[in-house]
Amino acid sequence: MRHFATCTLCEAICGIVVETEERRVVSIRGDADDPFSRGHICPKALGLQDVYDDPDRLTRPVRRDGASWTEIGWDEAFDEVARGLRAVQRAHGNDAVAIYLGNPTVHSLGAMLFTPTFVRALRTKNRFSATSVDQLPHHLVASVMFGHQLLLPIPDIDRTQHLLILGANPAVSNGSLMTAPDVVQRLKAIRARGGRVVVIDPRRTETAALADEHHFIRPGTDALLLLAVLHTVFGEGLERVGRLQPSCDGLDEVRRLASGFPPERVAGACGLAAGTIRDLARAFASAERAVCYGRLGVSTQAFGALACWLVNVLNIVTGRLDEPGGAMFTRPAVDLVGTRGFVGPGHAGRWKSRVRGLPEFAGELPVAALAEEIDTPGEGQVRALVTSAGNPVLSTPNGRRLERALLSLDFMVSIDFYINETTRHAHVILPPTSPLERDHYDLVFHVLAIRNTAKFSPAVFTREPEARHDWEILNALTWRLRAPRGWARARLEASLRRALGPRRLLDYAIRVGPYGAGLRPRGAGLTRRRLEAQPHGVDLGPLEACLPARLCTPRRRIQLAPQAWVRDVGRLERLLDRSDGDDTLSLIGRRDLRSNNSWMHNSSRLVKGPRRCTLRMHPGDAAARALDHGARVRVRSRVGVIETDLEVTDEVMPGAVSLPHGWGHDREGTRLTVAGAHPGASINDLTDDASLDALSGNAAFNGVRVTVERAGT
Ligand SMILES: Nc1nc2c(c(=O)[nH]1)N[C@H]1C(S)=C(S)[C@@H](COP(=O)(O)OP(=O)(O)OC[C@H]3O[C@@H](n4cnc5c(=O)[nH]c(N)nc54)[C@H](O)[C@@H]3O)O[C@H]1N2
Ligand SMILES: Nc1nc2c(c(=O)[nH]1)N[C@H]1C(S)=C(S)[C@@H](COP(=O)(O)OP(=O)(O)OC[C@H]3O[C@@H](n4cnc5c(=O)[nH]c(N)nc54)[C@H](O)[C@@H]3O)O[C@H]1N2
Ligand code: SF4
Ligand SMILES: [Mo]
Repeated sequence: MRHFATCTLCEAICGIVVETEERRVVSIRGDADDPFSRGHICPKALGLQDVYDDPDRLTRPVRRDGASWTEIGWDEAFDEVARGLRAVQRAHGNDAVAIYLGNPTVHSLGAMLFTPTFVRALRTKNRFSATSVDQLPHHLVASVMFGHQLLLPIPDIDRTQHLLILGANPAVSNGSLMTAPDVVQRLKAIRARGGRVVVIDPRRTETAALADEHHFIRPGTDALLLLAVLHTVFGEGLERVGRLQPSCDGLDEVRRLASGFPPERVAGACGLAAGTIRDLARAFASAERAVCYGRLGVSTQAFGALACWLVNVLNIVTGRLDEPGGAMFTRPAVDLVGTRGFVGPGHAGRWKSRVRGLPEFAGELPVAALAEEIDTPGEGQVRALVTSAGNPVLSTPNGRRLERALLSLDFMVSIDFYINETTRHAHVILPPTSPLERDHYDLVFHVLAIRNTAKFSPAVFTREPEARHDWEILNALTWRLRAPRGWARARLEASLRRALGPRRLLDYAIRVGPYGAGLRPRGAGLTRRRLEAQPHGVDLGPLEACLPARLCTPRRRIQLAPQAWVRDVGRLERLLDRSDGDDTLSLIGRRDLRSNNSWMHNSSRLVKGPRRCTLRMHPGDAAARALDHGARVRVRSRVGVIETDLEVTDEVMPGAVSLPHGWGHDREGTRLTVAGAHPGASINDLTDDASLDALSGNAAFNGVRVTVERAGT
């Protein structure tokens, strides 16, 4: 059988063709007829088969007894989980149960539709997710400037003539907050039509190799660079807000702020010459169509919210927002922004974390606070944890502390199909079906795409009778969490939700969306069924200007100079006096095409080849430490120490070292046969749960101070 499906591993949503025989995958290749991905896939798509076939993958619930696991029935498992969580809440209050939602949540239709009700049923303020080790500053800035956390400006790379990239490596990551399948060809096309690609990154990346220009920047100093670029723009009269000027508040305030940051003042701190900064500004401002795009490298650092804000400010003051070839908003078939009741606009500071007093955003606390909420005794201490589609021991800062904290929990449940570094601590694991076994429509990544497209892919394999989808698991737990008194009603609601299922809920969302057929049975326009009839997906056209109408702020205004941001510039200024006059280096992250966060390392096809978890260091820094290429090194930070192999290369700037995340599979008690044979070390044994972006609470992964020496000395 031939199935047209969608790869759900990263944000690129590539169309795939899956050939099957009975319940076996024969092959996976790119779908040349997918109008968006045009046949492109990367090596990870084959990993979908490996996950499906993986003998280590759980298909039935398991209960832990000390170090051993026993399969149990679904109802028994659900009852036990509900009992465990309710017992903790009865004894210690609702907030004693915490929840962590990992990244694959947003890649699953079922999880996206059924997680919110489940989380509400927990009635806890201790909600965490991978957002705060990733893109939280982007959402916070969007909510403050444009009025909705999902009003994220997307770089219109298919039409731009000048792409300025800060802290993103789409040639490897395949694009983030920029769904752009086949992104390498799209980047090459910019240059082919006479445009320019400029990359600012402490490492000369795979994306830099495709660019016209690359400049090193000292980790964590992007906000300074952007202020100096703005200084040049304003100082040389290159500003041109254009059509949106009447909708903008705070332009003078931004001009005043930038006037304090001439390029000469920031050059030393950033590691870029003042002349280079001026040239960057002039080239950007004078290009016919230009867009500045900043991603993980600028959001996971100590000034993440400032940097994300300034990227938007630069686009706005040079007239690039909401213009073709600039930074635009999408009009997706399921409009999470415009449809009430889906995703809220994003509130901040309604409550604070117990120990450090960190503010919530959009109902979640920064995950860097999770370990301390578990290991700090006192009223309101977290004593039970739910993890769903996450591996925070490897993916959040100071993973060792979290790992120790997990040992002390009264109860833990994980919704996951692997016994990994995190879930091995659970008392019960509830495994959902794997990606090829479920229907897919991308609720999230169509919202973040460089073109408006829509696609529904039915499951390649129907689920085995004894397996459960993630949404079925979430739904079954939801009603059981109610106190026995509310059960009858909760059960009724749950069976209603079950009867609807993701397909009908999706149909409703498409029908009420911007291209939808409405609620009449025969209305013209999109429905789920009509999408299914076009298995390669439909193209709904390029991004279109939509401001100020689409703004969600009061009176539809753009807030250019939010007060908290203006104040935070004071903290940034202190960077200018910092000197690293010691032997420490600045640690940054790295991604690899054949690796996907922490969870695809159990595929032999993906982990084969050269070792990927290596520390990369500039030759000058290596020589100063008498270290050779290939040496075994010990890397130490305030919170921990790891050992790894050294690669000496001038692709990394002097003073910085680069290490990928998601490794560290040598922990005991996991069931990851292949990953265990390629363990690597976890960068998050070094990253610091005390180092956050002060404004957003996002983890500051980039710029961690470390020392490096030969192992065994
Ligand atoms: N192959 C693969 N693809 C993936 C993933 C994966 O694990 N593997 N993960 C997916 C996920 S969850 C995400 S969020 C996206 C992320 O996608 P991207 O945002 O493209 O993330 P990275 O590839 O980590 O690129 C971040 C870049 O920032 C640079 N950097 C570090 N510190 C700084 C700094 O202070 N300033 C500047 N200017 N640059 C800095 C790093 O050197 C790196 O090149 O990728 C997704 N795609
Ligand atoms: N130092 C450093 N740390 C980082 C980063 C970095 O660049 N540097 N990147 C950060 C980023 S961008 C992210 S997004 C996070 C990711 O952080 P996490 O989301 O915590 O980690 P993942 O490695 O994505 O783990 C996903 C888990 O979900 C399971 N899983 C996969 N598919 C499904 C599914 O359909 N349903 C369920 N229930 N489970 C599933 C997998 O088995 C795995 O256990 O890591 C962050 N951590
Ligand atoms: S780029 Fe690779 S991992 Fe991402 S969606 Fe496409 S095939 Fe899947
Ligand atoms: Mo991410």
